[in-house]
Amino acid sequence: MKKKILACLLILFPIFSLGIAKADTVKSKYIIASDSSFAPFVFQNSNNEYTGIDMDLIKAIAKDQGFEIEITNPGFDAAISAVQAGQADGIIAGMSVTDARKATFDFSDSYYTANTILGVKESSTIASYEDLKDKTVGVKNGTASQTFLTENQSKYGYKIKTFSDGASMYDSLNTGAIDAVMDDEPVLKYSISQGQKLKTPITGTPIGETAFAVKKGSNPELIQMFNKGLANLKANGEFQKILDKYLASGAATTSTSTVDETTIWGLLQNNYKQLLSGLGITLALALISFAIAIVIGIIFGMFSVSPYKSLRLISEIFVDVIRGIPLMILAAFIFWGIPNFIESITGQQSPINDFVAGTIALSLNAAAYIAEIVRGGIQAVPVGQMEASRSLGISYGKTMRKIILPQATKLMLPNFVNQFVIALKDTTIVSAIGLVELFQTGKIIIARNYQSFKMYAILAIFYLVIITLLTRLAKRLEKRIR
Ligand code: ASN
Repeated sequence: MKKKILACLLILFPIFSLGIAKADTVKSKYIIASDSSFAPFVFQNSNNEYTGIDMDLIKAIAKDQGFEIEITNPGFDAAISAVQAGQADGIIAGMSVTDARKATFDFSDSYYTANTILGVKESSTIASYEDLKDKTVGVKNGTASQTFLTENQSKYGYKIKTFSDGASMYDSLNTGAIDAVMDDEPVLKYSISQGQKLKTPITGTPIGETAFAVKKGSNPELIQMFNKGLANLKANGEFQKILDKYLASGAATTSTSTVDETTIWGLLQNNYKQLLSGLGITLALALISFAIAIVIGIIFGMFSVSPYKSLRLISEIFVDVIRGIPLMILAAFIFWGIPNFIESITGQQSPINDFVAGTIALSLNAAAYIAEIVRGGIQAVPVGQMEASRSLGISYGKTMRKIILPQATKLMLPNFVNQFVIALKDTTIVSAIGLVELFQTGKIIIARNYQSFKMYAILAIFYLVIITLLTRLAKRLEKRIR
């Protein structure tokens, strides 16, 4: 009897689960990475929310299948790295299914078919691939369009310039820094429909199907849920509704707001919340990392003047290694490299939060310079003082604390202030890992409204004001300490 019931259950279960077309979630929440500006698939509207076919689709599928998602929009290149490093569980970013990618990604069923196509300014005379000889073509790093350009480069003799995001690529085309761009056809056509003065002189080349992807071998249930959800949405007409919302004539635009974003005032009015939150992240990054850097820097600085050779050596290695690695590489290494390495050894995804990774990179970087400031400060105090004090029988530690450090600190203070300003500016560099601090916030806004001149001017003023205020404050503190 028991066996019969079990057999019945075993037979019924798959039928039942097929009937409601739901797969089982494994994680309580899935992190989905996407592009930052790839309209109509993903873009920010003027309410600063990410919308587009991909955003609506993944949300609808998550709802249909009953799983939780958190979406991040670091840009295509960074989104790919995030999935490979286990920072994100899946990527939806108008991503083309290519044979090369199949080696490292598992793809869902396709939900779109796209071509890659050349875009030039309306006034351009480029009319064929042959016309591209010695010209510069822009493309986003890591995209199928990039593969196409690289494969055909020797045939047509153009130069390729890669960009990390669509916004800077289109900006460069508009300003004439590059002669053409290669991008997905729906994306270029969409931007033209939104009033961009561009044209597509050559017909597009198929780059395949567009699909959702996970890292090969991981989160198989996510692909299952995506496929089931997509099938359900296709069956109930919701998928078509999403496509129509963005692709039909008179479809949702990047700018739905009534505020005119062509003026500085309009830009501020519409984006101040987002800019302030970006500023908050920038300040938090700078302050926290600088506080940590001071502690590490002082320790290594003291090591560097220690009577013990081993400590001096440790300090020297630390300073040389960190100073010798560009900050951007350090951040990328911590954010993408290390989790990828740990996963390859343990088989466990071990993502690190982008803010934490950025803070660690900034702390280490500033610590190396602070260690040098500390060394310089201590060495600037005449050696005679140490010798005199030691000959009076006062210990090394006490001489340091009571005689050398008070004088050295005064010498170091202006350099500390300087280093803090540098640390604050360096936060812009760690935006490369997709951290949405002030600079990245500005870039995202520009991706939507193409107001690069005014927006970068606003950003410059933001930094200028903040840095001036903070240096004034630091100078006051410095005076007080003196
Ligand atoms: N279609 C592009 C690719 O798969 C994706 C993108 O640029 N967001 O390469």
